[in-house]
Amino acid sequence: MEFSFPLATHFDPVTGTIEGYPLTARRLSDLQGSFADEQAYQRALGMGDPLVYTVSGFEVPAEEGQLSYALGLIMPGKIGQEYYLTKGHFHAWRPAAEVYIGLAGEGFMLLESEDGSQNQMLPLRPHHAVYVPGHIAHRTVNTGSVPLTYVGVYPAQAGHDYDAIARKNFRHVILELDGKPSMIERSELLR
Ligand code: S6P
Ligand code: ZN
Repeated sequence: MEFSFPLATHFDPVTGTIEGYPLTARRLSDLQGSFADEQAYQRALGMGDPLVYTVSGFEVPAEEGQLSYALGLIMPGKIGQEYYLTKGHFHAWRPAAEVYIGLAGEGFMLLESEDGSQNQMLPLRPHHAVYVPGHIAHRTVNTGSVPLTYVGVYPAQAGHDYDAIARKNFRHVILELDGKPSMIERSELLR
């Protein structure tokens, strides 16, 4: 069998890397507009530009029927009461679904329909998987005290649409309230 990519890889669930594959790093300064508390964001940025998350992607040519996958690692931390998070995206090819599997640490996924009317907060940690249906925006947050690592498997044609989230953030936020992770409406924070 001849393919233009290897069929086997070796990954490290602790460092969040797939051996020999590119690693994208997102620092706090890359997450402008993502966190609800702008003052806390600016204060944190003033103290440095910490790494928030990395993604190591095994991406194959975007042909019908093929799958790609990526390993994500989110550092523990908060901006104000809001946990460190990924930018979040829709798939550019909206029907593309995705499966997330927790590898280490603990966190949640925030799912949201395109009109914002349907939302779910689902656990992501070892022995937990999350199915992200097509047409659903998804963001991952680390609610624990150690790095959260996970793998996401998606159609090679999925692509990322970050603009829709940049224009109109997720309707909900996952915050630490009374010492535990809770999902509340962003609009409630303004009151
Ligand atoms: C790709 C998949 C993940 C994310 C990763 C980082 O479809 O959902 O690999 O890329 O969790 O999140 P984001 O929102 O920065 O792409
Ligand atoms: Zn995705």
